[in-house]
Amino acid sequence: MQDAITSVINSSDVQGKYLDASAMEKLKGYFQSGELRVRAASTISANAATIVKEAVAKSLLYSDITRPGGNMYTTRRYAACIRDLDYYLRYSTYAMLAGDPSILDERVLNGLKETYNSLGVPVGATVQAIQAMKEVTASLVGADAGKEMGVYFDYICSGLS
Ligand SMILES: CCC1=C(C)/C(=C/C2=NC(=C\c3[nH]c(/C=C4\NC(=O)[C@H](C)[C@H]4CC)c(C)c3CCC(=O)O)/C(CCC(=O)O)=C2C)NC1=O
Repeated sequence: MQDAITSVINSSDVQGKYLDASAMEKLKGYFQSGELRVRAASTISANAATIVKEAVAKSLLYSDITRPGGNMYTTRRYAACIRDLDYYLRYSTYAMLAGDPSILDERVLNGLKETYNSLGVPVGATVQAIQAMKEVTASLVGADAGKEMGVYFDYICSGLS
């Protein structure tokens, strides 16, 4: 896993250089947004179950997916879906704190698309639910932090598509 600091340092190190102006700008932006990130992460962790529940209500509930024949039908599969959304929320929060998406590649997206395809989990509906989480999260943490979280929700969606 990388973070904003290691990724800037690694790319300078590869070139055998001190950090140049644009690397310094990147770091400055990361440090300046530090408090925003920490505050957002604590709001999200205190409201995680609500965020997932509201996102499901906005996107999946009362659709064909929760009826017989749908992929969320039966409590076992419904619970698996809720659990997956909670993974996406938790790992997006980690990535937002780190300011880097690599943790999502390593711990979430690796093999996920193949797993979903083999189990018939619909990717389109999953993306809709993640987009709904993005909206619910932004309404809770505010526009700036919401935008930052949105980067990582979108990263998962494009990794799945
Ligand atoms: C931390 C990294 C991590 C991820 C991301 C993860 C995902 C993941 N989701 C799974 C299943 C599943 N995922 C879903 C999810 C959904 N079905 C829908 O219709 C909705 C659109 C959607 C929720 C948004 C469902 C229903 C299953 C069970 C499918 C089945 O067994 O038939 C499975 C198969 C094994 C299992 O059932 O536990 C994995 C590995 N596991 C992990 O360890």
